[in-house]
Amino acid sequence: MSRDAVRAITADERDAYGRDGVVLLKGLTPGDWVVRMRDAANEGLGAEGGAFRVLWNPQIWNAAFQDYVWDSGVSRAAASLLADDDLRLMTAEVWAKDPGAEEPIKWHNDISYYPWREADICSVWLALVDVSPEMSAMRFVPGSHRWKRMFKPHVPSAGGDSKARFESAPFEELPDFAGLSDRFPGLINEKIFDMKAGDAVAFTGWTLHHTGANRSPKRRIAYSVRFLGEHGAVFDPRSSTSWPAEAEAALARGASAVAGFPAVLQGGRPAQKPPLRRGGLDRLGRFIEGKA
Ligand SMILES: O=C(O)CCC(=O)C(=O)O
Repeated sequence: MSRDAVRAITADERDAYGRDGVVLLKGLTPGDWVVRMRDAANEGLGAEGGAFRVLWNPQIWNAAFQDYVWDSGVSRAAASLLADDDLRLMTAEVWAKDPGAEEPIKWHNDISYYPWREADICSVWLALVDVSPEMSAMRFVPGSHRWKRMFKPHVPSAGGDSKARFESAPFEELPDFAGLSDRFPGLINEKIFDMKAGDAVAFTGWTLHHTGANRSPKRRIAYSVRFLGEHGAVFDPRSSTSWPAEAEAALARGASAVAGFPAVLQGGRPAQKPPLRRGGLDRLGRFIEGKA
């Protein structure tokens, strides 16, 4: 499996990302990388159970995901969209919806969940299987990144004990966006993408998005990696958000909080990969240090 296998971003894709706050990146990641992560995700997820599941930060403990973040060239693709050669990894998750999973991820923008008031965040949501629209594909409100509005976070049931804390954020309630394109034809042209495994959608931290039920007979799996541009990020540790202890340590020594997030690209060159940590998952799919 070759390093830097992720293809380069085109000028048209950069323009679309700037204009719409979201862009479809066809064939971003070659099949061998995709199959390796899909196998690892299925192993972590176990048998299908008609549910919506998240594996939090699998790159901490699983080489397939860690290699993708640091070695595949995906950080260069994000750097090209963010126009920033110094990137940190904010967080990343595997998002899975088994056949019959009804629970939606309601409309939201990611910045409202994160401890930043200002930040250039680019999420690369990589399809690890083919994802048709009826299979809980991602839906977006193009241009919503320009509103720069914080909306009350919504946390699905897999969010467990952090749900109440996140949802206590004092932001405005999101308007009812059901059937957007039908109710506001020509005004809001909701974007929904038909994707093949290896395609990705990249979107900003401000772009509104949501997913619905999985009405197909197949499990939908994606790996969503959130890159943070080092420049211009304003740390805002609200009680409804989380941040690593390393961010506090960085602030205490007079550095920016971004220094507490792992570097993935520095001056356009891949940063040193952190050592894989040993551990396992709790019942919510979260990593527990040392757990067998
Ligand atoms: O995959 C999903 O169902 C939702 C993912 C999402 O909201 C995200 O990656 O920000």
